Amino acid sequence: MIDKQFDKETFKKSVKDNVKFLYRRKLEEATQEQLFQAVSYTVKDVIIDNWLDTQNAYEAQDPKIVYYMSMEFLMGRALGNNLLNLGAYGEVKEALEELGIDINALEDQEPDPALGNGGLGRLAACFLDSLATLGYSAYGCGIRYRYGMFKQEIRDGYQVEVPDAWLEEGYPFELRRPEYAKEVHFGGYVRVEYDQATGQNKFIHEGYQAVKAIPYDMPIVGYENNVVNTLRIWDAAAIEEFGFDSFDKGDYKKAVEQENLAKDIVNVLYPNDNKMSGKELRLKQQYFFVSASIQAAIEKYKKTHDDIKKLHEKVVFQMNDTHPTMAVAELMRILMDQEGLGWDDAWAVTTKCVAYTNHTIMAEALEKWPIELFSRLLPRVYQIIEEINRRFIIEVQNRYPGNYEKIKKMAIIYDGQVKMAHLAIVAGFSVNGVARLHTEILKNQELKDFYEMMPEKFNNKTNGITQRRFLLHGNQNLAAWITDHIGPDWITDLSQISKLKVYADDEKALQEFMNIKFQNKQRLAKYILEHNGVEVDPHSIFDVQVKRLHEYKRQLLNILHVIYLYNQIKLHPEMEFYPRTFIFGAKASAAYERAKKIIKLINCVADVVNNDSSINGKIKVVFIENYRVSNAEMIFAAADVSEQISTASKEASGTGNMKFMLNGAPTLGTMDGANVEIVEEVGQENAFIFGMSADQIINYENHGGYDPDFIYNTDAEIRQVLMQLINGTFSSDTELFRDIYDSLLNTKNCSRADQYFILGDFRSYAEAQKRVEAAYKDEKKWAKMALLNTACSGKFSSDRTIQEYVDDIWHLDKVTVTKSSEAAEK
Ligand code: B1H
Repeated sequence: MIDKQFDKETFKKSVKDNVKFLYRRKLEEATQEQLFQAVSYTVKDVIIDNWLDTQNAYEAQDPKIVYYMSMEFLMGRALGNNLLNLGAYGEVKEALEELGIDINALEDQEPDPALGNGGLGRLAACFLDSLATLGYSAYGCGIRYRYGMFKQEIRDGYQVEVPDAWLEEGYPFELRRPEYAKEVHFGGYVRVEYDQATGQNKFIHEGYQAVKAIPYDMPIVGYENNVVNTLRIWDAAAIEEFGFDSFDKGDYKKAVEQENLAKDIVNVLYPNDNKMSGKELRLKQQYFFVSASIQAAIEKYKKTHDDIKKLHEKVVFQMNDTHPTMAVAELMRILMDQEGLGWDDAWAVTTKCVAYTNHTIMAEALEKWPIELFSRLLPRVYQIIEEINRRFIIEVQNRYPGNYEKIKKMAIIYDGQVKMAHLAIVAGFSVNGVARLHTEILKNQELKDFYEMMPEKFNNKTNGITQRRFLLHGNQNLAAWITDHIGPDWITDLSQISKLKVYADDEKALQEFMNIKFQNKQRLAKYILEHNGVEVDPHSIFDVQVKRLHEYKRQLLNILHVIYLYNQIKLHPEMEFYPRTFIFGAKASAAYERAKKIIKLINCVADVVNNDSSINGKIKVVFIENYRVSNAEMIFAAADVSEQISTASKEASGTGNMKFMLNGAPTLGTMDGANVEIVEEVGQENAFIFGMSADQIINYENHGGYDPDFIYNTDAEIRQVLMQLINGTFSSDTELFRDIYDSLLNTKNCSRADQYFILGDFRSYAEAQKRVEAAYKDEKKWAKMALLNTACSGKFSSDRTIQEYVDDIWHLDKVTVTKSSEAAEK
C-alpha cells in the first residue's frame, strides 16, 4: 500500500524542503517542534491527494452521508495514526532514522487535540476512524474550541487546571475553508407576516446578532483504503470586520459586541463529564455548530439534488447525546422558512433525518433549559419547539385519554423548561443506548413511557473502540506478535482475533505474550519515574483505574481498599502479599469539589504508603498527571488489571474497559455497562466480578433500605479505614477529608448517605481483589487469562458498532476509492 509519495528519498527531500521553506533552516538546525511541523506537512500532502480522490469518488457515486453531530471529538494525536492508516508508518520511521530523527520523539511533539471530556468524545473519534476504514461517507460536525480539555497539573497533591493552548504553534492537520462560511443568528424577535400569494404566514427573524461560522476540516484517514473523510469543526468570527465602516455609522458598540460574541462562543470546551452546565454560553455553542452544520449539509445536498423532500434519502444526522438536539428545530426552520415547505412536509423529512444516542442516565446530565433563556436566545427555534410540543401533547392525549400524568412526564416543555431528551425522542426515528444493560434500563426505567408509546424507535448499539489506535499504534509489539501468529486481518476485522484462542495453552506463545506485557510495563515504569519520581517494580501487579473522576465511577472505593490493604500489611507484616502498583489517572471537572478532594486523597495516600519502608514496597500508589489519549495508549498496553468498578446501573457503557481487554488485562468490575458483555465474551472465569447488581441498586434507590451506618458500626476494619480519613493518618489537617467521610455516612443527616454504595460493595470488592492476587500468583493461569481477554475482544471493535449503526439506522452505501495516480496508470 505504500505509494510513490512515500518513496523514502522523495519523503526525505520533502521534509528537508519543508524545513527550509517554513523556517529558513537546515535540517540539522531545526528544533523538534519544527521537525514535527515539517514532517506533518509532508504527510498532509499525501493525505490531500487521497482526500481529493475520495471527494471525486463520492461525487461520482452519490452515497448517503451521515453527519455525526457532536459537541466533542477527543481525537488524540494524528501524526502516528495517519501514518499507520496510510500504511506508511514503517517506511517513514526508517526514512526519519536515516535523517537522524526518532519518530517517537517526533510524535511526542504533537499536542493532543483534546476537544472532548472522556468516553463520549473519544467514542466520536473512534467512530470517525471506523467510518473511514469501512468506506462510508461521513462528516464529523463539531466546534473548533480554541482551548480544549484543560491540562492537569498536580501541585502539592491537588489538581490545578492549566489552559490547553493546542493551536498555539499552528496545527498542521487542519485546513481552513473560508469559502464554506455560514451565518448563525442569535436573539432578536420573530415577526409574522401574512403572505397573500400563498395564503400562509411567514415568520421573519429580525433584530438578531449574527456570527460567522468558518469551518476547519481535519482529514480522517481510513486504514489502507485511500478513503479520507472529514471532521468539520467550526470557528466563529464577527460578521463585519471591526473597522471604520461601522465606526463611521456609529455602529461601534455593535461591532464590538459581535466581535466578543464570536470570540466567546468557541473559546473553550466545557470540562464537565456526565453533567450539564446550564450556562447561556453553552446553549450558544450548541446552536452555533448545529446551525452551521445543517446549513452546510443542505447546501451540499442541493448542489446535486433538487427535491428537498427527499433529503432523508441522502442525509442522516446522528445526535451524540442531547447536546445537538436543536438540530431538530433548526432543520424544521430551514425546511419551512427557507425551503418553503409546510409543517407536515417539513416534519416528515425531519423525522426521517434525525436519530438520537443516549449516553447516560445520570440525572444531573439530563439537559433541561429554562424557557426564558431558550426563547430569548433562539426565538424562532423556540417557537418551532413549542409547536412540536403542542402537537405531541395532542398525540399523547389521543393515546392516553384523560391521563395527565403522562403529559406531565412526557411533555417536551414543562415546568418552565425545555427537555432536550424528550425533543430528541419525539423527533428522532431511532433512539439508542450504548450497551445492552443501558438500553434495557432506558426501556424499563428512565424512558419507560416513551418506550411504551413508540417501542419501534428503541434499539441498542453496544459501544466499541478502534483497534488501530489502541493496539496497532499503542501496543506495537503486541500488534506485531499477533500479526505473526494470525496474520494482519484483525486490523480491519477484529473478530479474527479469536484465532489467538488456539494459543491459550501454548507455553511458548504465553511466555511471549507476557514478555511483551512486561516490556510495556517497563516502558510505563520509566514514564512514572520520569513524571512522578516514584520507582515502581514492573514485576508487581499493575492495577489500573484511568477514567474521568466521578463519584459513580468510585475511585474512592479503590483508594479506600488500598488503605485497607496497607493496614493489613502493617498489622500482619508476615502475611503473604503479592506486590501491587495501584495506578490512577483522572481529571476532575474544575468545579467538582468532592472529585478534586478525592484526587488529593489519592495523592496523600500515595505519599504515606510509598514512603513507609516498613511495608517493603509491597504497595505503591501512583497518580498519573494529565491523563489523556496519548498516555492512555501506553497505559492500556501496560496494565495487568482493569478496574471497572462503577456502581451498577450508572456507567452507561464504558469504553476504557474494552481498551484494557484488547491489551490483555482482565476486568475487575461490577456488572455494569459493557462489562456485562465483556464477561459474556471472555467467560466468568477470566474476569473478577463483584458487587451489587443494577437491579439491586435500582431497587434500593426506589425503595430505600440501604444503610451504610450499619456497615460502619459492625465492620471494624471498614470503620478503621474511614476513621483514618479524619484522624491525621493521611493529612495533618484532620478536616481535609471530612467532606468525603461525611458523604459516606448519615452523620450529617443527609438523605443520600453513600449514594454510590461504596460501603455496600466494599467487602465484595476486597474479596474479588483477593481472587486477583491468587490468580496472578499462578503465572500460567494468568497468562492464559490475559491472552484470552485479547482473543475474546473481537466484539468490541468500533468497526462492529459502526456496521450495526449502518445496517439498522443509517443505511449508508459503501464506497470504494481508487487513487487517481493508480487509475491514470491503468
Ligand atoms: C457519557 C456523557 C456526558 N455519558 C454530558 N454522558 C456532558 C454528558 O458536557 N456535558 O454536558 C459530557 C459528557 N458522557 C459517557 O459516554 C458514559 O458515561 C460512558 O459510560 C460511555 O461509555 C460514553 C460513550 O457512550
